[in-house]
Amino acid sequence: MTATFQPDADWLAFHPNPSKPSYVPPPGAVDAHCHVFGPGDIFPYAPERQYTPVDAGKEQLFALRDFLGFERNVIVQATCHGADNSALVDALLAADDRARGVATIRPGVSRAELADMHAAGVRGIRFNFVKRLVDPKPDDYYRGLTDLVAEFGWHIVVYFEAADLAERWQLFTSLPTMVVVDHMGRPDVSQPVDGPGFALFTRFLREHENVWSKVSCPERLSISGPPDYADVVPFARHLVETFPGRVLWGTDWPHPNMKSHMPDDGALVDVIPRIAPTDDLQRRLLVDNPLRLYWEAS
Ligand code: 0GY
Repeated sequence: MTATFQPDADWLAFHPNPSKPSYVPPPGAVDAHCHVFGPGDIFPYAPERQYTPVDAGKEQLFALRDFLGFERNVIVQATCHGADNSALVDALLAADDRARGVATIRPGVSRAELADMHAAGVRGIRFNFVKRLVDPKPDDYYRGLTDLVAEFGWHIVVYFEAADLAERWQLFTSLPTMVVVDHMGRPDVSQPVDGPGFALFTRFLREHENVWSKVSCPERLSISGPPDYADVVPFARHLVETFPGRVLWGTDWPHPNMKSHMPDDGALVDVIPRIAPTDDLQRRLLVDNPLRLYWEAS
């Protein structure tokens, strides 16, 4: 049988047999950034997508969750599924209250559709500004979508490149919801932690108490590479220690668009005690913060 979708020729598939991490997450730990892809013959990839991945379904995600020692997931709608959140909702409904979701919506989405997504476990929408993934829109587009979800108490997840922060500062600093930034705003880790680029990002959090950061994706940001990702650790640790109540951690499984290497998810988990060096910081990062944002708020 021919598969409905052929993955991109240079697509790197997720690690087939990650190592068991040495680090044991605390009870209740949440992987707060991961995706499901398809399977494409059940949940077709979007016509406007910029990549076609290897299928990575909910069963595989839940098996990885258990293997790595986590209890819950926050599943983020990936751009390859556009604004059709069916695969995401299907995973949420199968997760027995152990997953929450972040959707992608477009103008014209109905209140009933939003209410259904809320019932399934969606608690936020994602605005993606990364030009190789989407065609970014003017600020008012995002303000309009923010208004649509206000009554549900959802928050906004933003994914942008470091250079976008200054350009979108007005939008990002005026959003009335909680705002969660993916992957530390993608810093240039060849620059110092206290250099001007990352200083703008830390100012964003310092001056705006509604802004959170995922301290995720060392594999995407690192120049020095696996398994230690030593150059990314100081950036993540700085955020964890400075804003301990507003940080989240996630695997980013199945690691879309990785070109340099495919990370061993077990090795990624072993980075956690280096960015959150105390039990208290680990508990806040992995349990208290994601539970507050995704399970307790509504
Ligand atoms: C990530 C990163 C990427 C992809 C997406 O939605 C997506 O397609 O987020 C990327 O290519 O950097 O967070 O998964």
